Amino acid sequence: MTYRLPSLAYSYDALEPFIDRRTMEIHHAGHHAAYLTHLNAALDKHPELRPTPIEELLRHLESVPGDIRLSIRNNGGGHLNHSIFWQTIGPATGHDEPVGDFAGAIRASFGSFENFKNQFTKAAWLLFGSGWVWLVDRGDRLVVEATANQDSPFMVGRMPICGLDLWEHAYYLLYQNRRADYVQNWWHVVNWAAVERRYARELTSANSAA
Ligand code: MN3
Repeated sequence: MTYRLPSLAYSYDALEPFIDRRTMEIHHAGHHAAYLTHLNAALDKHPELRPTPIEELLRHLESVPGDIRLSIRNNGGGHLNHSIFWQTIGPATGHDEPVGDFAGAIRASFGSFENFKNQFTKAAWLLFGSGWVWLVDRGDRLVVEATANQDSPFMVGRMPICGLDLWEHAYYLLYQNRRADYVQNWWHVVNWAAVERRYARELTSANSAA
């Protein structure tokens, strides 16, 4: 398969004032599209890998041919990370915090939603350089973990539930060096219903695999 840029379920200006239209446009049509161009070019060299879902390639990176391994890691990771990012943010819906099974899992893993937010926010402040902070399912519980560059939690066997892009391209036009403000404002655009759906899907696939 040729990987294609996923369309957004909202317009580029739908996240204002927290994430601005121009940043969204450059980020989606520029940065994400470039990861796809490079990912598809790498797969042209090994078309036998094309039917494999990108999650699987990243989960078993050691099995990817050496001449494209770094490109799959960077560009495949970039494609997947951004696809998750777009899917788990959106305009305000009034659904400001998790509910249901996912809310229960957050409480069981962190004590409370507030504790989770504090831990995630601190991890985002502490991340040095370009990378991501994630809420991941470790199997036994949910944890907050950071990855450098475009590394994916799938590379270490984790399932990303939602993540925050902390590359400067994600915020610099609007926030410049005020990364902490960007992190704080990201909470306003998290689409908890979408995050809950990802979590529910993951539980279902984990149970059917077991
Ligand atoms: Mn990005």
